[in-house]
Amino acid sequence: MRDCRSLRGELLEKGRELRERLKKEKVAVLVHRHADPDAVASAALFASLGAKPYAPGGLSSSGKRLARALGLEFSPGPVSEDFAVVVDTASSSQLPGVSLREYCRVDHHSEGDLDECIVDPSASSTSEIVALLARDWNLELSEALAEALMVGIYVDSKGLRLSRPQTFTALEYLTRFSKLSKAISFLSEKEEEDLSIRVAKVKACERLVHRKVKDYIIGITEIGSNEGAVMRALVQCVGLDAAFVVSRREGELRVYARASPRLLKLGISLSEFLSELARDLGGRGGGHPGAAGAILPSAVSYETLVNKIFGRLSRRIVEALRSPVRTESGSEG
Ligand SMILES: [Mn+2]
Repeated sequence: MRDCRSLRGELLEKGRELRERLKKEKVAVLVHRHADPDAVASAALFASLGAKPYAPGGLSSSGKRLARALGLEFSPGPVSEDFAVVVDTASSSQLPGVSLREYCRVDHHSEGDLDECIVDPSASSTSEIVALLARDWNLELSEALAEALMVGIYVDSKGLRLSRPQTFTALEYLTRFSKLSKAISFLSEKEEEDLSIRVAKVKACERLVHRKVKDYIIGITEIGSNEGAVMRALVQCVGLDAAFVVSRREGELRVYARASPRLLKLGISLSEFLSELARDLGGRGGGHPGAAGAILPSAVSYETLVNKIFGRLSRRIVEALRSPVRTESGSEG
């Protein structure tokens, strides 16, 4: 009888064939480049059935953390098995250096050059598909594996916002082995940050100069690495409305900038601002309204740059406050 709370019958049928092959053959399981929790959790299920896990393009930081929690080690390759399960991956460009022979793609992506095998684009996640297969196979899951699949579902469904009825069938099955709350708390645990990033943030704060314009704060600092993390911290944690990070590299001055959502609401674009400034100083710049960058000739002194940024951006803010051209959505660009 067809179970309308699970995958389509033909997919379950292919799943059963796959299960048989997993019992008899040496099988590889492959995840996409920079693999996320959905890919890692999906691979873990096949690994628990004896498949050898490969991550030819490495794991993302949350993917790594989940693999660690599972005690799962991914090999970079080369893949020696003749048959591979490819999870959460639609395109061969996501599998650097791999030439696939025979494979079965288990996935929720629709577009891609890899042949479909067990693909359901209406599924929230590959973890959902994999959990529904495991349910059909009557597998007993370990706590860690059930939690990992819940993490995969939770992340890819954007906290269940993109769920469908079958998502809950999958979760009902998984919660026989562990609790959803454990999966969610795994996600809220903050990853320990690299010492180098923390040092870069501290140095950036030490060197920070700022100017207040009405109730907006512009800040500029100089740092040689981790510019992205530094700017995020300056806007999100310190509370700057415009953060500029300057770094001197290979005979040029690089300027990176980030805006707070409230600065964007004023209609100020840092990409416009920086490209104008760069043009006047003999460089070039661009980017997005909320995240921009510029490259300037090294002859430009840091002091000149700081003065110009403070002077011009202050004026722009005052003008914007006087004649509000607020963007409709106030998007973050
Ligand atoms: Mn996915």
